[in-house]
Amino acid sequence: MLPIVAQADKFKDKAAIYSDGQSYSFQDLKNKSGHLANVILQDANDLKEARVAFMINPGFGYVQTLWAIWQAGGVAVPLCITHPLPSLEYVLEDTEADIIIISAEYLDTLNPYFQNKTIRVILFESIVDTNNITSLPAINSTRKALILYTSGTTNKPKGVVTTHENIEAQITTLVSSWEWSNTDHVLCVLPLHHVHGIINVIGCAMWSGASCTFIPHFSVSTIFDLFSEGNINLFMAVPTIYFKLIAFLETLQPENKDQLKIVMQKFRLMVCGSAALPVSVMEKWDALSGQKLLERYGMTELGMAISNPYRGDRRAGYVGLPLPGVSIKLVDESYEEVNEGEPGEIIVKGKNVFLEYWQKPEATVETFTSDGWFKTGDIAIVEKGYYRIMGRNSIDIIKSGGYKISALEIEEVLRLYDSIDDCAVVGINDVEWGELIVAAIVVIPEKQISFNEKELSDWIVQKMASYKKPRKYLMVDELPRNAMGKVVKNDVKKLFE
Ligand code: MCA
Ligand code: AMP
Repeated sequence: MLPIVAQADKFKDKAAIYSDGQSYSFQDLKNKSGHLANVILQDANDLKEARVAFMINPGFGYVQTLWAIWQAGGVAVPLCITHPLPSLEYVLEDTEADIIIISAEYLDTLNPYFQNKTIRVILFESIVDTNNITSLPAINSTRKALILYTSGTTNKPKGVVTTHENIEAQITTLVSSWEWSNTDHVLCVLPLHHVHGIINVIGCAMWSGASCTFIPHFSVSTIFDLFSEGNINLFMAVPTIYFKLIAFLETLQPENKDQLKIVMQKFRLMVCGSAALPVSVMEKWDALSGQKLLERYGMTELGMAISNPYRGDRRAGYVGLPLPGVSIKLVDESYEEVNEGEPGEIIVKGKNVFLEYWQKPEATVETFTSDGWFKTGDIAIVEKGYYRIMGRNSIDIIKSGGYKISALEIEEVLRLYDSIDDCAVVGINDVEWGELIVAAIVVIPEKQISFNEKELSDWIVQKMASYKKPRKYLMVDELPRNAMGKVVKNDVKKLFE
């Protein structure tokens, strides 16, 4: 039995998940995911790493489906529930998914794809609610388990493949370092096509017998309503979410603010990550909630790698120390270790490190050093024993709202727009979003009069996730270029100052 499923036997009738106004025990999760695994398998004994995509709202059904795919021997491919058709199609095509498990509400979005492709569609609502399970395959821990898409320095996102062993390593290091236990109750407000929600929240909660409450979509007032009920004691979010929670608290009357502070002071732990936590946000949150945020550093390819201590000094502006089982080095451009106190690229080794980029052997080889260290592209320095992230070695990677976004991917889409001749996308500093996506555009002269920014904005969200859309456009006659004709992105940023 898969170790994460075996864990459920320890906690049987204890509440695992609260969603859709219902509570589900660990036994429910084990039984219903086992039954769904049988449904997925049909007459087969083992899916043998066939890719199974799923588009299910956050909640019990999501975790049931994820565990079912794993128990059937498949590779789980979670689809983002807010992505438009082209982004979903890209993932389905790239993974060559044979099966999709989908909630009825998303059928319309994907119908055009289903018209042209042979893919087995399992309607989630059609699954009979029974605990009957027939035999399930034995799954070796070195088998592929999950493909998550990440934007990089190439224009198209890459599928990051992790094995069951990788996932277990990513979960267990956090469970022990952050002292998760079956008395914990976490609130999940994060999207479930990324590591932060899947591993740090759901994975750790289910492994340790904790309860997890889901909300259908992000809402500041729902978060505080749930906090006020007094059952939740763990929370994890990106800096933008803490910024939004602070903005809401600051609008409250002093007595309401104080009430919420009393509730939040009782939390065991609040964690922040996915992007740099501004010191001002950490300090304001401390003042409003009585909680010193624990900041940690991670990546889709790694899970979490560096973390401030659960017990001990959580230093503002720093991501802490390597997690147990994760080896870290800071290196120069020749991949030689830098001297103490000098900045260098973070490279990582450990069981937590992913297996490969899906069907991209060259990209996989390129991203590892010859002796097997994963090159993160993030630059850090160690000061008084703690790691501080200084930036990235590529200006084309933007972090906005905690999402990693490729400037090149957005540029490629913008160039398809009929009025746009050329463009350059950059991220500019923004206290709420981390970086704000902006685009300098060269509009074809004869189309300048009819050019309409709102139309462009509406068009782009049909093509790509709305969190990737530029928030400001600047029409320029030409893009700033160097003597070689290459666009100088730092000069593009200056145009927006
Ligand atoms: C949305 N808006 C934005 C952005 N996104 N404005 C500027 N920049 C953005 N990036 C605007 C919308 O246009 C809209 O404005 C308004 O905000 C609300 O939009 P909506 O889509 O409803 O946003 P939201 O639901 O409020 O979402 C904000 C969010 C979300 C909750 C912060 O971005 C989020 O869930 N981020 C977390 C992502 C995450 O989990 N990353 C982890 C990956 P208008 O109404 O005017 O149009 S990284 C990871 O997994 C690694 C391993 C790690 O280290 O954790
Ligand atoms: P993703 O590929 O979406 O998993 O994003 C991983 C990237 O997020 C890392 O390579 C970092 O650039 C960034 N990141 C994650 N956590 C932090 C943090 N605490 N501080 C700064 N950057 C972070």
